[in-house]
Amino acid sequence: MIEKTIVVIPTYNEKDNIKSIISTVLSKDDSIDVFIVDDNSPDGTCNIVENMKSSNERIHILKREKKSGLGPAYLAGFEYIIKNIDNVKYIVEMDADFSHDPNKLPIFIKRMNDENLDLIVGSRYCGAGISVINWPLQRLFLSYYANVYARIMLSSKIKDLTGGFKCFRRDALAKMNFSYVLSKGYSFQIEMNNAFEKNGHKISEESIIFTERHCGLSKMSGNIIFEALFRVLRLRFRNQKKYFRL
Ligand SMILES: Nc1nc2c(ncn2[C@@H]2O[C@H](COP(=O)(O)OP(=O)(O)OP(=O)(O)O)[C@@H](O)[C@H]2O)c(=O)[nH]1
Ligand SMILES: [Mg+2]
Repeated sequence: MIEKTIVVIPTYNEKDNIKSIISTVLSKDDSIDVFIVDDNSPDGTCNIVENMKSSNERIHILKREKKSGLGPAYLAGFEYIIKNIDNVKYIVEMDADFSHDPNKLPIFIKRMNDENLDLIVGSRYCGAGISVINWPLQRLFLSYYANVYARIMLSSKIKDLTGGFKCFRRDALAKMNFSYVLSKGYSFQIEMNNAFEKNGHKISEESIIFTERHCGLSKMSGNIIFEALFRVLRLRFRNQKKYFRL
């Protein structure tokens, strides 16, 4: 039996993107399944997924009661997959809005296999320049300097700590204590990367181009930015060993 890669996509009001992102992801390789974590989107995203799922066993969905942030959505998805789905080798994080290029999926899988990695981080800031398309300048500055700040505060070697396109080895993720993870918004990415890095997992970055969404609405908010600033300070003084069971 081939070992699977499961692409986890959290969704909140993604009706305009969901159908095509699922089909595109599944078309990239037969070993790929898609796992949607929907926080009861009022726009009916969930019904679209249920319809597709009824004729395709490579589509999975976890429905949650209410919107409670990216971090908890991902952790609920990871927990479900680890407990209930057999034969999974890799677990990918990806957005629903085509900001992350699905063509990178086979490259992630190949590099994970060839280099025996525990985590690949899709990175906007590790190529020759900055690989972001259609972001207003202030958003680019915010993201870039948030990364510089987090990298210095956490003494991290990862250049793009906040990106949301990455691939974990399932067995490494399965050793984590998810209840120790604090973050709700984007700082979830920083927290997970830092936990993997400080616990000696093998990590590499893969240069990606990030394209701003064409359809649907942004969920970025002041709270999310504030959480990230404050959370990095807290992470610096946390016991990193507690993220993993021995
Ligand atoms: N389940 C769930 N998904 C979420 C939540 N917040 C965001 N998402 C999803 O997480 C992914 C990333 O969110 P985005 O709003 O695209 O964040 P972003 O890319 O930084 O910002 P924009 O593209 O400008 O909107 C998308 O697939 C969203 O639908 C949430 O609270 N719960
Ligand atoms: Mg987006």
